[in-house]
Amino acid sequence: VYKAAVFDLDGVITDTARFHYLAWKKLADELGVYFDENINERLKGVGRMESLEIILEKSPRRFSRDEKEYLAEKKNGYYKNMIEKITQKDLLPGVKELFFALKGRGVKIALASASRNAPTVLKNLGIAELFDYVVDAGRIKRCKPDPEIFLVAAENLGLKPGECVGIEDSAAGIEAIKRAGMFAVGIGDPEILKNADMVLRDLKNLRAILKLFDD
Ligand code: B16
Ligand code: MG
Repeated sequence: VYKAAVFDLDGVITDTARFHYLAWKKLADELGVYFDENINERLKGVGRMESLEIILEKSPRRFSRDEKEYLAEKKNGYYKNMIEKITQKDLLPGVKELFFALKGRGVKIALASASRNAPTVLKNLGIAELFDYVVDAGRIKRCKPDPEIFLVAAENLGLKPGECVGIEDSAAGIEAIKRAGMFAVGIGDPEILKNADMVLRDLKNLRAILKLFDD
Protein backbone atom coordinates (compact mmCIF):
# COMPACT_ATOMS: atom_id res chain seq x y z
CA VAL A 1 0.00 0.00 0.00
CA TYR A 2 1.28 3.43 -0.98
CA LYS A 3 2.07 6.02 1.69
CA ALA A 4 2.99 9.12 -0.31
CA ALA A 5 2.18 11.03 -3.48
CA VAL A 6 5.11 12.82 -5.12
CA PHE A 7 3.92 15.51 -7.49
CA ASP A 8 5.47 17.30 -10.42
CA LEU A 9 4.42 20.97 -10.48
CA ASP A 10 4.30 22.28 -13.99
CA GLY A 11 1.50 20.61 -15.95
CA VAL A 12 0.15 18.64 -12.99
CA ILE A 13 -0.70 21.17 -10.27
CA THR A 14 -0.71 24.34 -12.36
CA ASP A 15 -0.02 25.33 -15.94
CA THR A 16 3.23 27.24 -15.57
CA ALA A 17 4.37 25.71 -18.89
CA ARG A 18 2.55 28.58 -20.60
CA PHE A 19 4.62 31.16 -18.67
CA HIS A 20 7.87 29.28 -19.30
CA TYR A 21 6.98 29.29 -23.00
CA LEU A 22 6.16 33.01 -23.10
CA ALA A 23 9.36 33.91 -21.22
CA TRP A 24 11.58 31.77 -23.49
CA LYS A 25 9.75 33.10 -26.55
CA LYS A 26 10.49 36.69 -25.51
CA LEU A 27 14.18 35.84 -25.10
CA ALA A 28 14.32 33.91 -28.40
CA ASP A 29 12.67 36.81 -30.26
CA GLU A 30 15.21 39.24 -28.82
CA LEU A 31 18.01 36.95 -30.02
CA GLY A 32 16.35 36.45 -33.41
CA VAL A 33 16.29 32.69 -32.78
CA TYR A 34 13.39 30.59 -34.06
CA PHE A 35 11.27 29.07 -31.27
CA ASP A 36 7.81 27.52 -31.30
CA GLU A 37 5.44 25.33 -29.27
CA ASN A 38 6.95 22.15 -30.73
CA ILE A 39 10.43 22.99 -29.51
CA ASN A 40 8.81 24.01 -26.22
CA GLU A 41 7.56 20.42 -25.70
CA ARG A 42 11.19 19.37 -25.29
CA LEU A 43 11.68 21.85 -22.45
CA LYS A 44 9.05 20.30 -20.19
CA GLY A 45 10.56 18.92 -17.00
CA VAL A 46 14.03 19.95 -18.18
CA GLY A 47 16.17 22.39 -16.14
CA ARG A 48 16.79 26.04 -16.97
CA MET A 49 20.28 25.73 -18.49
CA GLU A 50 19.39 22.56 -20.40
CA SER A 51 16.34 24.40 -21.79
CA LEU A 52 18.52 27.27 -22.97
CA GLU A 53 20.85 24.82 -24.74
CA ILE A 54 17.87 23.41 -26.65
CA ILE A 55 16.76 26.90 -27.70
CA LEU A 56 20.25 27.91 -28.83
CA GLU A 57 20.47 24.86 -31.12
CA LYS A 58 18.65 27.05 -33.66
CA SER A 59 21.22 29.86 -33.44
CA PRO A 60 24.19 30.04 -35.82
CA ARG A 61 26.08 31.91 -33.12
CA ARG A 62 28.14 30.36 -30.33
CA PHE A 63 27.67 31.66 -26.82
CA SER A 64 30.18 31.67 -23.98
CA ARG A 65 29.39 30.25 -20.56
CA ASP A 66 28.95 33.80 -19.17
CA GLU A 67 26.63 34.82 -21.99
CA LYS A 68 24.51 31.72 -21.40
CA GLU A 69 24.25 32.46 -17.72
CA TYR A 70 23.21 36.02 -18.52
CA LEU A 71 20.54 34.78 -20.97
CA ALA A 72 19.15 32.18 -18.54
CA GLU A 73 18.97 34.85 -15.84
CA LYS A 74 17.18 37.19 -18.24
CA LYS A 75 14.56 34.58 -19.07
CA ASN A 76 14.12 33.87 -15.38
CA GLY A 77 13.41 37.56 -14.78
CA TYR A 78 10.62 37.50 -17.36
CA TYR A 79 9.26 34.28 -15.83
CA LYS A 80 9.34 35.66 -12.28
CA ASN A 81 7.32 38.69 -13.37
CA MET A 82 4.71 36.38 -14.86
CA ILE A 83 4.36 34.05 -11.85
CA GLU A 84 3.83 37.01 -9.51
CA LYS A 85 0.26 37.11 -10.79
CA ILE A 86 -0.50 33.45 -9.99
CA THR A 87 -3.37 32.87 -7.52
CA GLN A 88 -5.53 29.97 -6.23
CA LYS A 89 -7.52 30.27 -9.46
CA ASP A 90 -4.53 28.91 -11.36
CA LEU A 91 -4.74 25.50 -9.65
CA LEU A 92 -5.64 22.85 -12.24
CA PRO A 93 -9.05 21.14 -11.80
CA GLY A 94 -9.21 18.52 -9.03
CA VAL A 95 -5.90 19.41 -7.34
CA LYS A 96 -7.29 20.93 -4.16
CA GLU A 97 -9.87 18.14 -3.71
CA LEU A 98 -7.19 15.49 -4.24
CA PHE A 99 -4.83 17.10 -1.73
CA PHE A 100 -7.48 17.24 0.97
CA ALA A 101 -8.55 13.64 0.28
CA LEU A 102 -4.90 12.50 0.56
CA LYS A 103 -4.42 14.45 3.78
CA GLY A 104 -7.58 12.86 5.17
CA ARG A 105 -6.06 9.42 4.53
CA GLY A 106 -2.76 10.34 6.15
CA VAL A 107 -0.95 10.13 2.80
CA LYS A 108 2.22 12.25 2.65
CA ILE A 109 2.54 14.85 -0.11
CA ALA A 110 5.84 15.90 -1.70
CA LEU A 111 6.94 18.03 -4.63
CA ALA A 112 9.55 16.92 -7.18
CA SER A 113 9.77 19.90 -9.52
CA ALA A 114 12.86 20.85 -11.52
CA SER A 115 11.87 24.50 -11.07
CA ARG A 116 13.85 26.68 -8.69
CA ASN A 117 10.79 28.93 -8.63
CA ALA A 118 8.54 26.16 -7.30
CA PRO A 119 8.33 27.50 -3.69
CA THR A 120 7.09 30.89 -4.98
CA VAL A 121 4.52 29.22 -7.22
CA LEU A 122 3.24 27.01 -4.35
CA LYS A 123 2.98 30.04 -2.09
CA ASN A 124 1.03 32.05 -4.68
CA LEU A 125 -1.28 29.07 -5.31
CA GLY A 126 -1.98 29.01 -1.57
CA ILE A 127 -1.00 25.33 -1.13
CA ALA A 128 2.57 25.55 0.22
CA GLU A 129 1.59 24.38 3.72
CA LEU A 130 -0.03 21.20 2.39
CA PHE A 131 3.35 19.71 1.46
CA ASP A 132 5.29 17.44 3.80
CA TYR A 133 8.42 17.92 1.69
CA VAL A 134 9.48 20.07 -1.27
CA VAL A 135 12.68 19.06 -3.08
CA ASP A 136 15.11 21.97 -3.51
CA ALA A 137 15.67 21.94 -7.30
CA GLY A 138 18.94 23.81 -6.83
CA ARG A 139 20.44 20.76 -5.10
CA ILE A 140 19.55 18.27 -7.81
CA LYS A 141 22.53 17.39 -10.00
CA ARG A 142 20.87 15.37 -12.75
CA CYS A 143 17.61 16.44 -14.35
CA LYS A 144 14.66 14.20 -15.30
CA PRO A 145 14.65 11.50 -16.79
CA ASP A 146 17.28 10.79 -14.12
CA PRO A 147 15.48 9.44 -11.01
CA GLU A 148 17.49 11.61 -8.57
CA ILE A 149 14.76 14.16 -7.76
CA PHE A 150 12.20 11.42 -6.96
CA LEU A 151 14.68 9.45 -4.87
CA VAL A 152 15.50 12.57 -2.85
CA ALA A 153 11.78 13.12 -2.25
CA ALA A 154 11.25 9.54 -0.95
CA GLU A 155 14.34 9.68 1.24
CA ASN A 156 13.26 12.92 2.89
CA LEU A 157 9.78 11.55 3.51
CA GLY A 158 11.46 8.61 5.23
CA LEU A 159 9.90 6.14 2.79
CA LYS A 160 11.08 3.57 0.26
CA PRO A 161 10.49 4.53 -3.39
CA GLY A 162 8.22 1.48 -3.68
CA GLU A 163 5.90 3.08 -1.12
CA CYS A 164 5.44 6.21 -3.27
CA VAL A 165 3.31 7.17 -6.24
CA GLY A 166 4.82 9.72 -8.67
CA ILE A 167 2.54 11.97 -10.69
CA GLU A 168 3.87 13.59 -13.88
CA ASP A 169 2.79 15.14 -17.17
CA SER A 170 6.03 14.72 -19.14
CA ALA A 171 7.60 11.64 -20.72
CA ALA A 172 10.94 12.49 -19.08
CA GLY A 173 9.19 12.70 -15.71
CA ILE A 174 7.48 9.31 -16.10
CA GLU A 175 10.82 7.75 -16.98
CA ALA A 176 12.36 9.34 -13.87
CA ILE A 177 9.56 7.93 -11.67
CA LYS A 178 9.90 4.43 -13.12
CA ARG A 179 13.68 4.47 -12.74
CA ALA A 180 13.23 5.55 -9.12
CA GLY A 181 11.09 2.45 -8.57
CA MET A 182 7.80 4.26 -7.86
CA PHE A 183 4.31 3.69 -9.26
CA ALA A 184 3.88 6.18 -12.13
CA VAL A 185 0.68 8.09 -12.79
CA GLY A 186 0.72 10.08 -16.05
CA ILE A 187 -1.49 13.13 -16.47
CA GLY A 188 -2.31 13.94 -20.09
CA ASP A 189 -1.87 12.18 -23.42
CA PRO A 190 -1.64 8.33 -23.14
CA GLU A 191 0.41 8.30 -26.35
CA ILE A 192 3.16 10.52 -24.87
CA LEU A 193 2.92 8.86 -21.42
CA LYS A 194 2.85 5.24 -22.58
CA ASN A 195 5.42 4.13 -20.00
CA ALA A 196 3.24 5.18 -17.06
CA ASP A 197 1.49 2.52 -14.93
CA MET A 198 -1.74 4.49 -15.21
CA VAL A 199 -2.72 7.50 -17.33
CA LEU A 200 -5.45 10.01 -16.54
CA ARG A 201 -6.57 13.03 -18.55
CA ASP A 202 -6.44 15.25 -15.46
CA LEU A 203 -6.71 15.09 -11.67
CA LYS A 204 -10.51 15.35 -11.66
CA ASN A 205 -10.70 11.54 -11.54
CA LEU A 206 -10.05 11.44 -7.80
CA ARG A 207 -11.38 7.94 -7.34
CA ALA A 208 -8.83 6.34 -9.68
CA ILE A 209 -5.94 7.91 -7.75
CA LEU A 210 -7.35 7.44 -4.26
CA LYS A 211 -7.85 3.73 -4.98
CA LEU A 212 -4.05 3.38 -4.97
CA PHE A 213 -3.96 4.53 -1.36
CA ASP A 214 -7.03 2.64 -0.15
CA ASP A 215 -6.12 -0.91 -1.20
P1 B16 B 1 13.05 27.19 -13.47
P2 B16 B 1 8.52 20.82 -13.50
C1 B16 B 1 10.15 22.44 -14.87
O1 B16 B 1 9.13 22.25 -13.93
C2 B16 B 1 9.56 22.91 -16.16
O2 B16 B 1 8.75 21.90 -16.73
C3 B16 B 1 10.65 23.25 -17.13
O3 B16 B 1 10.10 23.72 -18.36
C4 B16 B 1 11.57 24.32 -16.51
O4 B16 B 1 12.62 24.65 -17.39
C5 B16 B 1 12.13 23.76 -15.20
O5 B16 B 1 11.06 23.44 -14.35
C6 B16 B 1 13.08 24.75 -14.52
O6 B16 B 1 12.36 25.86 -14.07
O7 B16 B 1 13.70 27.94 -14.60
O8 B16 B 1 11.88 27.93 -12.85
O9 B16 B 1 14.06 26.74 -12.44
O10 B16 B 1 7.73 20.28 -14.66
O11 B16 B 1 9.69 19.93 -13.10
O12 B16 B 1 7.65 21.18 -12.32
MG1 MG C 1 5.78 18.89 -15.62
